Amino acid sequence: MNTGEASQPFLTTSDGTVTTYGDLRDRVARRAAALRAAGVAPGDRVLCQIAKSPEGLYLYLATVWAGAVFVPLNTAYTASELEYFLSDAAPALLILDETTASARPKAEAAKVKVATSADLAATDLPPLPPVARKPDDLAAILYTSGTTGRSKGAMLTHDNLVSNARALKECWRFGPQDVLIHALPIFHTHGLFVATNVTLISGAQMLFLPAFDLTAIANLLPQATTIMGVPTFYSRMIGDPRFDKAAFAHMRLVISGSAPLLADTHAAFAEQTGHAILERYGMTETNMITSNPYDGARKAGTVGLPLPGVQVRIAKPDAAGIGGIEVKGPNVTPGYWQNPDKTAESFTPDGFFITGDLGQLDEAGYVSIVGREKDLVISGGFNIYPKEIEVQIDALPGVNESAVFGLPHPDLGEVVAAAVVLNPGATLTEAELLAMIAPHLARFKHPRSIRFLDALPRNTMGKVQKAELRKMAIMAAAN
Ligand code: MLC
Ligand code: AMP
Repeated sequence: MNTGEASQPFLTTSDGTVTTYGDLRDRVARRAAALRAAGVAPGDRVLCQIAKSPEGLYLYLATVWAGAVFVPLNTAYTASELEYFLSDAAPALLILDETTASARPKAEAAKVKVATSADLAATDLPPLPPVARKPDDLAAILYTSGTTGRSKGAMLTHDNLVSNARALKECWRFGPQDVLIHALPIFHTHGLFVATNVTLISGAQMLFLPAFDLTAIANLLPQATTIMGVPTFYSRMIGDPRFDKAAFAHMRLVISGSAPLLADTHAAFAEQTGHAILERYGMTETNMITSNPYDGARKAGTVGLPLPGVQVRIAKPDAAGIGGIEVKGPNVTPGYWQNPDKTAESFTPDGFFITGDLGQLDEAGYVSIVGREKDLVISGGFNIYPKEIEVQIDALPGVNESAVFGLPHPDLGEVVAAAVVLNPGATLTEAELLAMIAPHLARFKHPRSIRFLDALPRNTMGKVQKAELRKMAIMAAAN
């Protein structure tokens, strides 16, 4: 992938420290040498669980430079969640930092070698020349939770990532003049691939924040040309006088994705800032699929048109044209790591990936997402699979069964809620339940509300009616 000139800035942190493209190449090649010295060979998996920092990006690129496979992990994952990734990915190395150091004993118990990001940065070895890789070789594995409660590793090839970065650069007109505000985490597709790879391939630069911070963003807007975020970023700006038309005068493009952007948010944001948010749609397994156009109508409530080279179709449309969204193209994963059954289930016989989202097309070919076939909650852009939480709750003493579902939330879009049926005579309280699941589930997956019921509502087929539970919880909250 061609990137910027050596003297051009690639990234500036909040304290004003600049990494140029020249610095970046040097650091990446040196970290690659450090990884090699730590025993990482081409094709090996490198797990990385460190706080957001430029070092995280150097290690991503160094892993790929060394011909290995980068596996980023959410820093919110607990040691027990990490245990599963260690055994499934069988990595040659786990990289931790001071914020995640408590995971070391789990890795040692699993006989996985550990290095800290500081040690790798301090290793003084000559730069490693880049290891040649083929387009179909793996560059990364990103874990996404699943409907069975077990995470699956979506394999992403070099071609998956490069083809998508090229398509997005073209679609969004990125170039060396662009300055992107980067306030997303870097363990997901959005912050790691969409934001970073598009910047790199365009020779553009990033203003790199450790986390989302409204004040920091307000201060950076005059130096920036573009921002990428989840809808919560933009709904939090609405009504805040710092985000007015004057503040956005220097910006050319505001992009949203990872969760539904309400048409009301689109309208209120446009009214306040003068910018029509460009909404796009993607998935860990497919990278980006569709985008509203740069020129032409950005239709609120739609996720736009298929990207160049990407085919989208609606399977088995009903009378209203609504059906399952299926995707094919160079952006789509070859499958799940060590999981041929799940891979086979996820593709149609003619090679389309089944997204699990329900959509329809308008007369101009714009895609709207109208629902989900998969049981999924999207909270502040984080995907949470109810099954993973139900498995933990059901295993607690005194619990007969549980159902986890999403409730509408003004800030995060949705939050997790649970309905729990106890065994006769059991006395488990909400606080006890939360304390018992805490060691097993990252904080953002914890139910924000729990209701104890005598029985779960079921349809005639015996299937739990989560829509009914949602209605009951909304009514209870209103009373
Ligand atoms: C934080 N918390 C959340 C949460 N984020 N709870 C539920 N859902 C979330 N998304 C909890 C924390 O555990 C903590 O709990 C409390 O909220 C405050 O934490 P914080 O870090 O200060 O939160 P905040 O700054 O408000 O974070 C909200 C956010 C963040 C929206 C800025 O969640 C975020 O950056 N989301 C982006 C996710 C993302 O990148 N998704 C892309 C996936 S890729 P407590 O109680 O302990 O205080 C993908 C494909 C595609 O989907 O198409 O892009
Ligand atoms: P993930 O599995 O974490 O990569 O999340 C992918 C899912 O996020 C998709 O299957 C969609 O359900 C959802 N998603 C991503 N972008 C959008 C969007 N713009 N609007 C609605 N849902 C979205």
